[in-house]
Amino acid sequence: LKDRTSRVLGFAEQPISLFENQATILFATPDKSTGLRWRTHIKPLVPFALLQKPLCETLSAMAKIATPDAFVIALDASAPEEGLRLLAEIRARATTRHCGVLVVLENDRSDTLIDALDLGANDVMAHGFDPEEMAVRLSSIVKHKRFRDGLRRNVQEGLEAAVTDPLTGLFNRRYALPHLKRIAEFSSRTKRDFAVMVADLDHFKAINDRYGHVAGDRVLEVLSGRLRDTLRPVDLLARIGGEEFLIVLPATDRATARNMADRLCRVINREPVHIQKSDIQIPVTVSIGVAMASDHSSTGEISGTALLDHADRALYGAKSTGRNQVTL
Ligand code: GH3
Ligand code: MG
Ligand code: MG
Ligand code: MG
Repeated sequence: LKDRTSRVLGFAEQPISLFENQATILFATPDKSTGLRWRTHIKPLVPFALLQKPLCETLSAMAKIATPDAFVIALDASAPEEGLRLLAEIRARATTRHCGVLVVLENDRSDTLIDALDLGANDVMAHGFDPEEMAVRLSSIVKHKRFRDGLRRNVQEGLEAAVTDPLTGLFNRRYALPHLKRIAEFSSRTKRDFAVMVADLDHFKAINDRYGHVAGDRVLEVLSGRLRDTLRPVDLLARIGGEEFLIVLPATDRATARNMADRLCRVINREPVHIQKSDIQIPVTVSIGVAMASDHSSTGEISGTALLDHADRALYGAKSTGRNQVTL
């Protein structure tokens, strides 16, 4: 496959015989090092691979190999419905949704052409396969796709940054409070108890004063990791203040919550935080206040913020009676 200046864009492993099958698919991924050259995910040594298999097999193969920057060329054959169905599937699946798709039609079929564009083809060749035309259209798809991918990445990164605490990588307050609200609503509906905890490091100001802010930051990072590793994937962990963490355990009873809070206390003070640069060991403890939804919802409903308030009061109890402990 060459472009107008006879630059080679890609190679087929075997002669591309179009329109013999119901639907034929070529996979291609642009090779970053050479720009417009193409490589395939199926056989790394062969820039194009030709798949001539039944549609369902092809689709499951696609799901496995397709990366978001893969390109698919769906070649419509004697039965355009097959090609269009394939296109619809490509656009419906998360793994292939953002592929660049060029549909090649056997001959002048304006009805199929419109359907293909409507289903999300990036471009259509309406007059059959012509290598030079394909090369030009592919180049243009690649260019536009790179631009769109860049935009999408920026949006994703922006959204992520807005809800993430940069020091610890945990969720921040902006994410945590609406999430807590959703868990509270879900729990009222499903009548499942859940737990809200506030964990606050003990005498953290003294750690900063004694070892410096940089060491203090490192302590926050390390302890955040310990908390995350101890909690279950469904539990929410967020940094909602300087040295203060919100933990929400959905669908959890009192005994389990108490157990988890005790474990969190232990993983924090089990071993001191080692600061590599200055080779010092900083012992840290944490106090945790826990509030169970069932203790505060005689009417069956409780707001997330009210529970957070109760957890805060419990935390105050843990602090004033000696720290390094859980109050439930
Ligand atoms: P208590 O046991 O009562 O919680 O005492 P404490 O010293 O932990 O509480 P206090 O609220 O008096 O101090 C919290 C300290 O946390 C003050 C602040 O310097 C420190 N801190 C807050 N955010 C950060 C941060 O991002 N990095 C560092 N290094 N320190 C922080
Ligand atoms: Mg404090
Ligand atoms: Mg503190
Ligand atoms: Mg605090």
